[in-house]
Amino acid sequence: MATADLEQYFLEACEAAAVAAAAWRGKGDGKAADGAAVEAMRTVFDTIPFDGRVAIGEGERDDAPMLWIGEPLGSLQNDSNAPSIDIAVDPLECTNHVAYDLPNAMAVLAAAPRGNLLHAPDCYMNKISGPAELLGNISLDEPTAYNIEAASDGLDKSASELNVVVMDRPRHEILIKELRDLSVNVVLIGDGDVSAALNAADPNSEIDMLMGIGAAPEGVITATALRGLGAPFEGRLVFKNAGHRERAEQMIDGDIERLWCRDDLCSSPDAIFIGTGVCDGRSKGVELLEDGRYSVESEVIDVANGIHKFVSNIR
Ligand code: VTB
Repeated sequence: MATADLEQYFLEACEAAAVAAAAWRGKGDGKAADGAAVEAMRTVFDTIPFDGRVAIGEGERDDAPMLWIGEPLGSLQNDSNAPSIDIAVDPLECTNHVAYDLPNAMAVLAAAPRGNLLHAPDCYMNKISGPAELLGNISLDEPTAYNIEAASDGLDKSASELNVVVMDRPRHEILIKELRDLSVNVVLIGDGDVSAALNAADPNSEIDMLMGIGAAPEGVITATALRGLGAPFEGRLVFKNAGHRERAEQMIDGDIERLWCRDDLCSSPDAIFIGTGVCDGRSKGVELLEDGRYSVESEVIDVANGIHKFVSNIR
């Protein structure tokens, strides 16, 4: 059985999370929105006929009552005949934007056969991504100036025509200065680097690259999506504290500071990405219809079959 055969279930999980989170749009309470998304997604996961596991997600067993890293999922746990699948998940990516009713919040997950998504703690990750034309030409191992020159050459644009998304954080002060010194247009975002990376990979968007440090689970999810789009992505774990470093040492075999290429983060082509809009963004946000039901839209990237589609549903 291929991972994509479970697409309908994963779609259902993301749609349920998106609808639950959408009820909290503009209420100023990101935590409540996140909790509602987690609970709705968890309820659907319980019904999925697979032997699932959270490879990477929002937290550890003790601080996240549901969807903790390593948590077994599905209705066929430990059944040797069941598909054994790993999930990288964020039931509510870009949580703050739900609280303030701003764009780009979504319910996201990636799925692949067991052992093929990076199993790591919920630490930070330095990331770089761009469109397919830059595959093999940009890297976290290279200085900013090198990557910008590679992007200029690959996209046939001057540096001043390049739009590079960076999250607006003090930790990016040097990166932002380097980019501005190179005359690059820095698009600062408050939150939401999954949609930023998807935009960077999308030839129809004005965004050319994403650079900078966001969360690791979203890095694994993004790597899966970009694998399906043939676009470049690299990540390197960044540890917020000694606890995360220790936990990474327990979970990862080898150098925890290594560079992870896209296909190291999602190491099977038998993978799928789903992102359902909560607020408008890559997909339309959840809309309440007159009959009390909701319209939802999701972006689906089926890596194995090379399918990239937007799916609308009423629920
Ligand atoms: C969030 C979130 C991003 O990274 O900001 C997070 O909005 C971590 O950064 O979309 P901070 O702790 O500085 O907020 C992302 O989740 C995704 O990587």
